[in-house]
Amino acid sequence: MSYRSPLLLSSLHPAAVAAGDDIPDAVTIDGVTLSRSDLLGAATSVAERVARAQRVAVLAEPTVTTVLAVVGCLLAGVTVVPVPPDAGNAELTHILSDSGAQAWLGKAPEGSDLPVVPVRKHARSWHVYGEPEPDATAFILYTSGTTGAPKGVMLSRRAIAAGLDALAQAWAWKATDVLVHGLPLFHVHGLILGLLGPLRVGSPLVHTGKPTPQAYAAAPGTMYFGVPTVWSRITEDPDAAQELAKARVLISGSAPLPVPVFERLRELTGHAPLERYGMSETMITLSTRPDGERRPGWVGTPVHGVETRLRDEAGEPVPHDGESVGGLQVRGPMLFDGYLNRPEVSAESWTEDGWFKTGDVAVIDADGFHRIVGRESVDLIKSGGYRIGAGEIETALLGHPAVAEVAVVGAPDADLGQRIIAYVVTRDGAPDTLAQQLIDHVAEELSVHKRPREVRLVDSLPRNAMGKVQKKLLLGGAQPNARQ
Ligand code: MCA
Ligand code: AMP
Repeated sequence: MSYRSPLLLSSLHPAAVAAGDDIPDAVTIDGVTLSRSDLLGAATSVAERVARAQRVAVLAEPTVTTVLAVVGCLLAGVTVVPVPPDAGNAELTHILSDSGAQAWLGKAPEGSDLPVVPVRKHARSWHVYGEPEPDATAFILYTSGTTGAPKGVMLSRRAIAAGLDALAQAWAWKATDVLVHGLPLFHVHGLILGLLGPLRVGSPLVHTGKPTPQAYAAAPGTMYFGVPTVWSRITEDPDAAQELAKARVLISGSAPLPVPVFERLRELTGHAPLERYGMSETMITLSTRPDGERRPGWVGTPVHGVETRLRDEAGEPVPHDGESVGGLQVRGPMLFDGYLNRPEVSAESWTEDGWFKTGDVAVIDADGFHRIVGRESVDLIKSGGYRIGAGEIETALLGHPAVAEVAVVGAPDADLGQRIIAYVVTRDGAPDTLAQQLIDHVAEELSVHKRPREVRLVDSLPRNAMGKVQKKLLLGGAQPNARQ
């Protein structure tokens, strides 16, 4: 089924739209609703302006400008580098230099000296572009690793088409659906599933700006996307939750959905949520189905075209018996084409026989149902559905003059899944307000969601004989010489 349609954005077929295959509400975002023909005309005008570029950065605010910028690039075959709107100095500098983005499309953050190509919402063009090559890179999505700066995941048009078609099939997603979500437009979840999905399937999208319970309750739809933090907050607002009873499906992903949230959501809405699992590198590979079993704590079976297996540390097979835990490996047509500028890291991510090592540990039962048990590394944190590398935060904190040593961990958190905690050994003369200063420092240098929620000032960090910080001890609750 991969690349079945001649167009990645099938619903924006110029001839079909010209012949009247229009809908008045293709995309609603930031209080503005665009018909399919408005969207196609305005995005084609963007395409004309940007067509000679190879790669542009888009400041991914949830606005019409972002939608037109992304769609315009996809029409013209220009690679998009989505940038978190609150990206700070270090993150921005890295993304721009690593990606080689030639310009901002739409809007630039303050202080950037790259040129800005404007997006004019009311301009229209009806030029018809040929469909770019399926192997062309549609997006470079920056995502955290355990150490170092975020890596650019290269996703081709072919992979996106295959990933979206597999999901449309798994979820029985049709043009008659209306998708509602308020997720950020710089990750697979909000951007590729949440914006390109509707444009490929032909179903309207309502983007709520922020994914608050009130905003979801106020937006009538048939499908709602959320990360577990969103669903957990919805269960705390029963009136809002009850509005979602009218939906066809509620879909959770990006992090483990706690079983009590699953159960409470079912109680309040009458819907057992669909859970699905994926990564920036693989798109969505596993899901439960609307007409199948939805087992709390489990993420279902492979979507069309995906195969999975478990391996132990020596690379030996682990039985699919519902109990044995192994490293999850996947393959399928929706996988990425490697990390930009990182051939060694890309090569290490694959087995010799062509399977992608997810870094997650899982069990698979005899029916092919999967349960994600956790991550192989404590250094990859999931907070509010965001993937955050401990190493990246440690580097940012070490850049602060008062910090001598630091260890960052993700502690369990009822709202966020994991909460970032930084254990910090300070240099002499550190001010009393240091903890808040360090939180703000990370928010300014990286982005707001990467900030530690808590900074614990300590006299020393627990280290093993080799001098390596023992993060498991920090997570186990051992408080290393906490300062009073
Ligand atoms: C507080 N704030 C600060 C500071 N302290 N700002 C700057 N510096 C500080 N020191 C303020 C901010 O201004 C902002 O205010 C607010 O704190 C943000 O609060 P926070 O608790 O951090 O977040 P939240 O607004 O409550 O967000 C929770 C959330 C969010 C909505 C669930 O985490 C979220 O959108 N998550 C989605 C992540 C996602 O889509 N991941 C997909 C990747 P104000 O709000 O007033 O501006 S995974 C993926 O793509 C794969 C393939 C998959 O499986 O899906
Ligand atoms: P990202 O690249 O930001 O999409 O993060 C991918 C990671 O999110 C995966 O490797 C998993 O650790 C985690 N993840 C995504 N979906 C789920 C899920 N449904 N259950 C558990 N973990 C998930």
